[in-house]
Amino acid sequence: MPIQEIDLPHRITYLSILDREGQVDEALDPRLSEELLLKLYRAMVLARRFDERMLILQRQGKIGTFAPVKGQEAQIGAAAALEPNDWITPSFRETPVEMWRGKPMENILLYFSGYNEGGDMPEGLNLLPVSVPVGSQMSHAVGIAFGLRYRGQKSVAATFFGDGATSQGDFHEAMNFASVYQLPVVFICQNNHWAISLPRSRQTNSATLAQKAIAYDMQGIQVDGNDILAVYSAVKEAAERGRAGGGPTLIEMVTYRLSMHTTADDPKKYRSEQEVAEWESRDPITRFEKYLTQRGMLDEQKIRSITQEIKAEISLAEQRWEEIAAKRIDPLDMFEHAYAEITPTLHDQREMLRKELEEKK
Ligand SMILES: Cc1ncc(C[n+]2csc(CCOP(=O)(O)OP(=O)(O)O)c2C)c(N)n1
Ligand SMILES: [Mg+2]
Repeated sequence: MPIQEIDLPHRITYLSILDREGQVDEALDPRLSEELLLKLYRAMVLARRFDERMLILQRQGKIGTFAPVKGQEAQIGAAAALEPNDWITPSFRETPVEMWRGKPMENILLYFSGYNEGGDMPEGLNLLPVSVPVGSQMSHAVGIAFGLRYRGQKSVAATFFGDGATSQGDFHEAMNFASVYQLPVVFICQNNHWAISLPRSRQTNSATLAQKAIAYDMQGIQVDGNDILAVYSAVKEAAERGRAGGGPTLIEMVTYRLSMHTTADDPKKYRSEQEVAEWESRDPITRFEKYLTQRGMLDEQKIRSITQEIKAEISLAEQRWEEIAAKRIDPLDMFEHAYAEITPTLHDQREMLRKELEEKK
C-alpha cells in the first residue's frame, strides 16, 4: 500500500484589509457605507472611553472587579456583521459587542456594582448574559444553533471566547458537535496573547488557533483582530455560510489586551513594557481614525464633537445607574435569588447581615 497524502478540504488563510497606517487593500475592502463606518468608529471610541471610566470607578471603589477591553475594540466589527436576529453568547471581554447590541451602559454598571438589575437583558436583544466560566459560552451557542435549525429559523449563533478557552474541553466538544450537525455557529476566538499570566506560546504548540478548525472539517481563518474591516468581512462571510446551511466557522482574531486581565492583577509582573508598546502601535482605533481621516470623513473638529457627545452619553448612563441603585439599596436581596429554599448557612449569613444593618440604623 503506498503512502498517500490525505487531501483535506480546508487551508488556513490570514486576512488583513486595513494596515497600521490606515491604508486599505482596495480589492478586499468590504465597501461599507459612510454611515456605518462612522457608526463603527463612534462605537469603538465609546467603548474605549467607557472602559477608562469603569477603571476609574473601580479604583474609587464604586464598582467591583471587571475585565478591561482596551485594544480589543475591533470586536465591534463582528457584532456589526451579524443580523439583529442572530444570537450572541459573550464571555467577559465583550462589553463593546454588548453595547453595540443595545445593552445599556447603566446595566453594565449595575452588574459590576452588584445589583441584580444589571443582569436584566432588555427584550429581543438575542444576547446572552456574560458567562464567566472560561469556554462555557461556546456550547450555549451550539445549543442555540441546534434550536434555530430545529425551528427552521435562518439565524446564526456567534460565540466569543479567548485564546485560553481553546484549551478547555468545552471548545472541542462545541466545535465537534457544531461540525457533526453542520450548525450555523460562528466561533470567534479573541486571541489577545494572554490568558491571565499565561502567554499564547504556552497555551498551545499550534502555529495558529485557527488551524484547530481543520480537525473538525470546518472553515478556519485567522484575521488581523485590530482591523475592524477584516473582522467585519470574516464574520459576515462566516454568518452567510452558516445561514445558507454551510456549517460552522472558526475565526481567530489576532489582537492584544493592552490593559490588565482584570482590575485584580498587575500585568507588569508577567509581560514586558516593550511588548505592550509594540501593540500600542497597532491600536485598532488609531488606525481606523487614520483611514477615515484620509477619506475625508473625519477631522479634528468632528473628532472633538464625537468625544464630547460620548462624554455626555457616559455621564447620563452614570446618572441613570445611580438613580436605579439608590432605589434598590437593600443588600438582603442578594440572598433571594440563588435557591428556592434558602440553605441553613445562607440563612445564618442573612440573619447576621440583617442584625448588622439594624445596628447601623
Ligand atoms: C473554567 C474556568 N477556569 C478558570 C477561570 C479563571 N479565569 C478567568 S479568565 C481566565 C483566563 C482566560 O483567558 P482567555 O481565554 O485567553 O481570555 P481573556 O481573559 O484573555 O480574554 C481564567 C483562567 C474561569 N473563569 N473559568
Ligand atoms: Mg486571552
